Amino acid sequence: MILYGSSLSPFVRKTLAFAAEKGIELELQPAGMGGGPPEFKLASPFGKMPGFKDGDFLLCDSTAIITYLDAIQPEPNLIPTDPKARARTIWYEEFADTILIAAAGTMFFNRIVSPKFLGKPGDEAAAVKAETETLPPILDYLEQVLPASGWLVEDRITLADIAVASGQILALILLDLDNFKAINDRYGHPGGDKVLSAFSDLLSRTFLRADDFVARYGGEEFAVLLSVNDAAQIERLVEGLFSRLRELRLPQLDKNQMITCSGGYALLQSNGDGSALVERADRALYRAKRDGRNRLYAAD
Ligand SMILES: N[C@@H](CCC(=O)N[C@@H](CS)C(=O)NCC(=O)O)C(=O)O
Repeated sequence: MILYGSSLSPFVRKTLAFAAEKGIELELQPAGMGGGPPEFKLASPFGKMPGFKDGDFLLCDSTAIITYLDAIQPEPNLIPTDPKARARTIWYEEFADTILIAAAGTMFFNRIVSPKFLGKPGDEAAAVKAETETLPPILDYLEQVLPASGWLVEDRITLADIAVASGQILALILLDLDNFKAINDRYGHPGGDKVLSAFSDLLSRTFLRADDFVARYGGEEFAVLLSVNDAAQIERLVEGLFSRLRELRLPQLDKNQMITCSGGYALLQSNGDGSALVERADRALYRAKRDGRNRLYAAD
């Protein structure tokens, strides 16, 4: 079976994740934004991704494709059979498709798709409005309805969680303390250790959400894996980290000792390749170091 589209699209991600949970293999073929093979245009008459092909059966629309996949392979069950749970699952999918993705998509389109893929400047005012006015009550609603189990319906994974999670995009940030060797040389290892522990404390105060994953990646290098709506969200979080770092004073160090860090980040690309994510974030970090440190760069 072939899925046409790009995993930059939340509707494509939802369909891929649903199929993966079912153990159904889908081959992703690039399509959308005016491009793609002739079959894609036949499958999706209005050019929207995803399109789908199973033998000579062509279809479009993530919900329609998911309905088909669910019918040909009912297990594992991802759309509950209990009437109320089933209806709530469909509501959350609808909420994700039409409310969450509409707001997050405005940011993503204007800040990433338009400038990077269409070569046109995005509408930053529309992105800011979506980010500051439209999205917050939507995310508040999600916080309110999310049960303690962390699953939206029946305390287990269903289409509801897959649809809502697909509205976001996975990102990796690599952060590396600047001139750490000089700090160690000057204050000895106990001083260096204090800096490392103060920095990891700042990281946990910056990346607060339950599914933000922060880890020490190497000597003085840290990795943060998180889901975001767009790159601006990362830039804002890291700017917050930089400003806390500027204010950090440690009794073990001289009063004027500045501690800075450099960062590189990458958003998961359309081919969904996780190892490329590390390489791309690492290259961005390398450029940030090379260009003078104390800055955050995005991967190309
Ligand atoms: N309801 C559709 C929405 C599909 C959709 O809007 N896809 C967007 C990408 S996120 C698209 O292809 N837009 C390009 C266009 O409208 O030309 C679904 O669930 O698949």
